[in-house]
Amino acid sequence: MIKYSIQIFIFLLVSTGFAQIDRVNPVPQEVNIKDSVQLPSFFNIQQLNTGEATKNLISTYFTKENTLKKGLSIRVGDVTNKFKKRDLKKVPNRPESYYIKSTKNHILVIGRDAAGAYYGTKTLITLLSSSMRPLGEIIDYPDVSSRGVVEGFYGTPWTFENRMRQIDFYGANKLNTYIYGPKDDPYHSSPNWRKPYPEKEAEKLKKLVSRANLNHVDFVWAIHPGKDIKWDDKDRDALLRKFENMYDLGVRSFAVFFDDISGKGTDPTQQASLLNYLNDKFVKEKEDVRPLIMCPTEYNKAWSNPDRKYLETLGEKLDPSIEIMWTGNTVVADIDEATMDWINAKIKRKAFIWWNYPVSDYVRNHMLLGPAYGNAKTIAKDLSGFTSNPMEHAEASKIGIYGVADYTWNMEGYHPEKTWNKSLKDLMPENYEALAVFAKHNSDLGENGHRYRRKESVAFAPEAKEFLKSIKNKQEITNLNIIEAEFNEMVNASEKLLNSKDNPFLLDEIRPWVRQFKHLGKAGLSMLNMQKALQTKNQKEFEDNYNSVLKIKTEMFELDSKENQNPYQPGIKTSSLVITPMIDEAFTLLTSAYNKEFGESLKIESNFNPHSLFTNINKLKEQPITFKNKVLSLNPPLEVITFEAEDFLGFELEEVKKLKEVGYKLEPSLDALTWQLSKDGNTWSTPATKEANGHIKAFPKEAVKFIRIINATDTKIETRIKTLRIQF
Ligand code: LTM
Repeated sequence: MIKYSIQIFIFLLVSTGFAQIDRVNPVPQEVNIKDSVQLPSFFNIQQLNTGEATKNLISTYFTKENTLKKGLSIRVGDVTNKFKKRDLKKVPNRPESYYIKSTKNHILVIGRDAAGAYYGTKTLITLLSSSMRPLGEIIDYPDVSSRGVVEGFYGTPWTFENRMRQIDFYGANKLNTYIYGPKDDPYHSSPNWRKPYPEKEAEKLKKLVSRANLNHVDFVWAIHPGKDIKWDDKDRDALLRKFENMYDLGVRSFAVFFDDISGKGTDPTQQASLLNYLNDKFVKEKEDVRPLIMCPTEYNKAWSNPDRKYLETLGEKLDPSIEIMWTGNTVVADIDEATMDWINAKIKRKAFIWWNYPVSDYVRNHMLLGPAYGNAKTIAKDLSGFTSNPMEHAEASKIGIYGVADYTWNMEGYHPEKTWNKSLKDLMPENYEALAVFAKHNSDLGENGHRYRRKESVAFAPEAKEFLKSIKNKQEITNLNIIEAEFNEMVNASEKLLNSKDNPFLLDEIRPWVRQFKHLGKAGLSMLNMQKALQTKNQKEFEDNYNSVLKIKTEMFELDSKENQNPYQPGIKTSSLVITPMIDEAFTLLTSAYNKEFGESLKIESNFNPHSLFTNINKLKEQPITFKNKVLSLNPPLEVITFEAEDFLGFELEEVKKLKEVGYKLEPSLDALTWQLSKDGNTWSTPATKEANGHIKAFPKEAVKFIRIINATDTKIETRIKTLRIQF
C-alpha cells in the first residue's frame, strides 16, 4: 500500500512538471522532457547581452526575493554569447528560435537572436510556474516569420488601453506583428491621412510603440490614402511627411493599404510607383526601417479582374522587398495551398495573409468566440506573414488570436479545439468553464454577405435535431434530460459570468450577449415545460409556459433593440445556428399541436421574413436583409459596389403591397441611381423623388411587388450603399 502511494506521489510530481509544458502557448516544436524535480526557492539568473525586452521579462519573475548567488544557475543569452559548442549547435538556425536545457544543476536558454532569447525566457517562466521543474530539452522556432494581428476593421477602433493589453498578449503568446490600420481612424484614412496626429493621439501612439518594443512586437503603422489620393508630387510628399511624423514617434515599420476604394486610387502602376518611391526615399535612407507592406485593391481572387492585370502589374513593378497582403479566394476565406500557389505566381513573391477572422464588422450583432480553424497546415513555407483581422471587441478577440498564435508558430502541431480550451483558461482562469459554455454556443456569424460560417453548438446539434424529430413525429423524446441539462447549463453559466470578477475587460464586452444567452436558456426551459404539459394534458401549465416564452422573447427583443445599436447589424444575437432556431421551431410545433388537441388558437409568433432581395449584382446576391418594425432594409455592405449599366438592387415583396416610403443613401452622396417600381417585374415606373439628409426618397402611390434602384445610365457607378430601405 505504502509502495503504491509513493508511486502515485512520484507520478504526480513528474506529471505536474509535465503539465507545465501543456501551458506553453504556442506549442513548442520539439520537447524532450523525461523527468522533473522540485522547484528551488532561489535562482541565480545571469542575463548575457539579450536586450531590453528580455531584461524586462526576466524582472517579472526573478525578483530580489527569489534571487541568490547560491540559487539554481540559469543563463540566458543568444548565440553570440559564451556557451558550450555542443549547446550552441542545438539552437535551430532560424530567426527567433531558441534552445532550453534544464538539468538538475543548471538551466540554459540560448536564443538564435534577441527575439529567440526573449521567447526562450517566456517559455522558461511558464515552466517555472509550478511546484515542479521539468528536466530535459526544448528546441523551438516559429513556422511563419510575421505573425500577428491587423487592426483593420470598420467600426469603433480599439482604445489605447485595449491596444496596450493586446500588445502584452502578443508578447506573451510569441506573436511579433501588430499592424495598426483601423478603418475609422480619421488620421489613417481620407482625408486626414495627410495631417499629423493631434498631440494627445501622437503621445499615445508613441507609448504603444515602446510597449511593442518591450514585447518584441513589430508595430506597423498603416496608411489608407486611396479614396482621394491624387497621383501628384504634392500628395506623394504629404505621404512621405506623414511617414516622417510617424518615424519621429518611434515607428519603424510601415504599410500602405489600397483596399475598399474606387476610382483613380486603384491604378496598380501608380500604386507601385508610389510604394517604390517610399522604399527608395524613406525605407532605404533610414536604414532602420523594415520592408514595406501593402494591401492591394484586388486583395482576393474573387475580386481580381483578369483583363485588368492588376496583380500581375504589382508583381512586376513593385520592388521585391515589398510584401503584398492577400485575404484568399474571397474577402473572408480560409487559406489553402491552392490559394497560395495562385496568388504567389501572380505577385512573384510570397503573399502576406490578411485573415478576416474573427472580424465581425459585417455581422456586428454576433460574437465570434469559437476556435480558429480552417487554414491548411502545410502552407508555412508559402507565405511571408499571417495576420488576423479581429473584432472591435479587443478582449473577446483574444480567443481567436490565441489560436492564430499557435497555428502560425507550429502549424503541424496545431489542434484548434485544444488550443481554444487553453485560450479560455488563459483569459478567464477562474470561470473558464462558464466561458466555455457561452463561447461554444456563440461562434457562428449567422447569414452574411460573405457566406462565411463557423461551427457552433457542435456537441449539442445532433441532440437538438433528434429532439425536433421526436416532436414532429409525435414520438417519445428520449434525450429530454440532455436538452434540459444544456438549457440549465446556459442559465447557470450566464449567471456565473454576469457575477464574475474574472477579467472585467472581457465581461464588459460580452455582457449584453451573455444576458441574451441567459434569456435564451430560460426560454428553452419554458419551452420544455410546454412539451411536458402537453404530454400530461395540463392546459394551464401549457399556457403559463407558453406565455413565459413570449415574455422572454419580448425581453430578448428589447435587448436586441437597445444594445449595440449600430447602422449595420444592430442588436444582440446569440446561438443563432442551432439553439435559437431549435427553440423557435419547437415552440411553433408545440403550440400548433396544443391548438389542435384542445381546439385553442394560441398565436404562433414567427420572425419569418416573407420578402426577399432582388438584384442582378453577384457580389450582393447573399447580402442579408432585415425585416423589423414594418421596415424592410438591406444590411449595408462595407465594400465599394459597382453598378454596371442596368444593374439593379432592391426587394421582391411576398405580394403586391402598399408602401409608405422608400429611400436609399450612397457614399459619396449621389442620386445617380434611379428608383423603379413594378407590380409584375416586367413593367416599371419611376416615382418622383425627394432628397432629405442625403437619402433619396420616394412615396409610391400605387401598391407594388418589386422595388429597386437601378443604374439607368450607360456608364458604371462605383459607390458604397449606406442605406436601402422600404417602410410599409
Ligand atoms: O479585408 C480587407 C483587406 N479589407 C476590409 C476590412 O477592412 C474589413 O474588416 C473586412 C471584413 O469586413 N473586409 C474588408 O474588405
